[in-house]
Amino acid sequence: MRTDPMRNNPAMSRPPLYVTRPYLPPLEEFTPLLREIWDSRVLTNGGPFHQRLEAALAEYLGVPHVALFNNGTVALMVALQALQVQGEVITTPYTFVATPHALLWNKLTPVFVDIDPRTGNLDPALIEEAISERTAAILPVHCYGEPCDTAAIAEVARRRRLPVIYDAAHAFGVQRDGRSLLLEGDLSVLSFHATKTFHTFEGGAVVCHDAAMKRRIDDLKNFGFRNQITVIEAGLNGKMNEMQAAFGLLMLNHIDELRERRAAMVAQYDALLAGVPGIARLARDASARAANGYYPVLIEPGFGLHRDEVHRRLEAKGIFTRRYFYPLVSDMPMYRDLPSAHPLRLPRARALADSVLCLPLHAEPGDDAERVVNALRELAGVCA
Ligand code: T4K
Repeated sequence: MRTDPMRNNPAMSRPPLYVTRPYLPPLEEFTPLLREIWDSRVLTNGGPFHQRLEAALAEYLGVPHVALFNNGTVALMVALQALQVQGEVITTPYTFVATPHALLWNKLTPVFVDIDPRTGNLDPALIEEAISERTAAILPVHCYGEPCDTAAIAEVARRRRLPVIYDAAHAFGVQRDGRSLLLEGDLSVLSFHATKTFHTFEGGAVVCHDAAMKRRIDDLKNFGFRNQITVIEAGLNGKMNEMQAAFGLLMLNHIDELRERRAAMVAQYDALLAGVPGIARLARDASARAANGYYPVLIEPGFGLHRDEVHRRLEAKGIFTRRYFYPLVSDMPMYRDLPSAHPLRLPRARALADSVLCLPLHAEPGDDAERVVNALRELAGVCA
């Protein structure tokens, strides 16, 4: 976590407000679980809490198999290994760096394809023309938890015989018509980082459809051990430990309430922002049970200030918005020389990255949405 000038700044009338605030259940609810770990001395390597959390998450999310990981990035790296992907992978430039980094760590070449400007997700209509004889997979991101056009992606993938791995880091609990979004594609990858609604401090998971794949992923995240003396693959150490898994079980007791409280804050923002000119929102699938992990807005010319200036002036008021996802990953030094990273090929992703601002969103009661929108109204010169 980066430090900021507002921490310990006595001049501020209100405490700093960050893009999110991790929920922590009452400590006394965690201590009995810690006691169990202390008594058993099983600290990691697929212990009882790990097994219980995998089963509980599979049930909560409505998916057949969940393989837990120590974070979402390693889960992504292993997902790509599990499908033995080699060559080029079609993906989005509008994402967190972990998405393309997982490709580079697997010696795969990202091929960036522009987004649908309404949602921020990979535009399926552009995937086909980016497919070459080296294309080995498609790696879309459900950005901010908004579902990708999975039907269109599945159609291209089926026709071109390509596996689809969804980076679902933002899509915990998202459903459409009662069906988990995590059932789409071959594999889906979750992040349980501290900044996520459901978190285990650090953590992640791969969701898969069958037991054989789950077994393979479990081997890969444990050095490739099949048993004490047999190593079947060059695996890595991606295991979630018992303390994290126990915390995850505890979080599951609270998750529905947390999701409701976040949904309430989203509804508050929606209502309060309605009268502020120059602020737009991305499209939301009305049929989806939303993730509500982020509240992205677009600062348009009608607002009167550039997004970066809004970001800076809000910081001066102790409100720490984030420009997720600026800069585009395709502009970063390790990607920018790729032919697909050429700025002229990605105009919509660039436009979105230049105007987006994620407003603070969390599950705590209070008037934070009002505080943020009042600050925005002030900047826009709109009377409250
Ligand atoms: N794919 C996608 C699409 C992703 O967005 C991510 C992660 C991944 C893959 C990889 O998953 P993991 O390997 O992380 O499981 C944050 C998160 O670290 C990252 O998990 C997340 N996406 C990304 C979008 O955001 P930063 O560098 O912006 O976080 P940071 O430390 O600046 O935190 C933001 C604010 O949250 C802070 O200003 C204050 C608050 N905070 C944060 C932490 C860590 C707290 O109050 N307490 C805390 O402990 O990356």
